Amino acid sequence: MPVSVAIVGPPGVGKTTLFNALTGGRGSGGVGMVDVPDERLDRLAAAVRPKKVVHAQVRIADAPPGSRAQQVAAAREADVVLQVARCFGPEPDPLADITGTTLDMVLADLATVERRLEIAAKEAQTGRAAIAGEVEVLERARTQLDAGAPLRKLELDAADRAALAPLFPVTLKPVVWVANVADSPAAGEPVVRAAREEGTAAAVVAAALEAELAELDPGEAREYRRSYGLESSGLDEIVRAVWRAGGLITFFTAGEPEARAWPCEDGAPAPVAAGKIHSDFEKKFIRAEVTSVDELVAAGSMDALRAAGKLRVEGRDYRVKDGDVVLFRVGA
Ligand SMILES: Nc1nc2c(ncn2[C@@H]2O[C@H](COP(=O)(O)OP(=O)(O)O)[C@@H](O)[C@H]2O)c(=O)[nH]1
Ligand SMILES: [Mg+2]
Repeated sequence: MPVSVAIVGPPGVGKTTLFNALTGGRGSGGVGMVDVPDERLDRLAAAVRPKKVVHAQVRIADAPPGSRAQQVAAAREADVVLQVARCFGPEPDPLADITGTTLDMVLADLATVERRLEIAAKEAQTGRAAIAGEVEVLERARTQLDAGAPLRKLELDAADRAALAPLFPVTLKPVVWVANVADSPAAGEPVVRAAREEGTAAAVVAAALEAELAELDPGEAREYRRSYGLESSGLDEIVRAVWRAGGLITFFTAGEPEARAWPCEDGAPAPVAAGKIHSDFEKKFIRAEVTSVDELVAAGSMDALRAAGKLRVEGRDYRVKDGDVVLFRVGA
């Protein structure tokens, strides 16, 4: 499954420019699929020489112009929300850009929570015991949202989250604050600093520049970026921040037909990771044979590692780690 992100923000902050930069202009209808660059996968592929190489994918949705409600709806469907702020042009106020979109999402959740509270309060009078807990969470959520703050910042236990889940609160989604700069990354500093204080993921991107660089070959593009003091590509920056915000890792599979990168939740037990490959694999999981990209590159194939007794055998409690190369053994 691709990791799905939605780009939101006020008009004119460069959302569509960012969308075009990230998709290399190949998106259509405001949606684009992007291969995640990953030098580990490149190295794996060079060593194993599979028939096919499949990158992790990100599905990017550009916000439709105009409607705030549509932006919120797009954010609701995403795994991670990119909140773009303008750090270029006349009188930039990037933190106001961020606050503005946060408030749109907060107000959308507030409306949903209040509607649900009305119904739940009535149900509570009929004495259904479970409802009391729900009302308590909803009231805490309302207080939080009333203060203009996202639910993400509220302390919620598993039961609280379960009570809120049917409302699909958009402010529970992980977010990345994207500072869109003209060229120098220094202009994004206020966003980066505020994000650090908040514990939010941030990325600095020169969207217009990146959209132009997308047409050059990678080496040339790197030269240009360096001349502006930009360390890595906009896509790399965004992917790193999305993975961090979304609590994601990447593991790999490396067979002869296919070498592939798989996004996965950090801390997922091996059967859950196996389920990314095929939904049946979660139930049919027997064991995982695990190595690292470096070991596999050195050995040349999973078979060679197995023959040398160098594949680790892990059971269902194993938590798959970033950079693991895994062969899942599954039952019939
Ligand atoms: N200088 C500069 N201009 C940009 C940048 N990103 C977008 N723009 C310009 O800002 C205007 C609005 O961009 P657009 O992507 O349409 O914004 P949207 O309304 O958020 O989708 C356009 O004229 C862009 O060329 C940037 O990084 N630097
Ligand atoms: Mg636009």
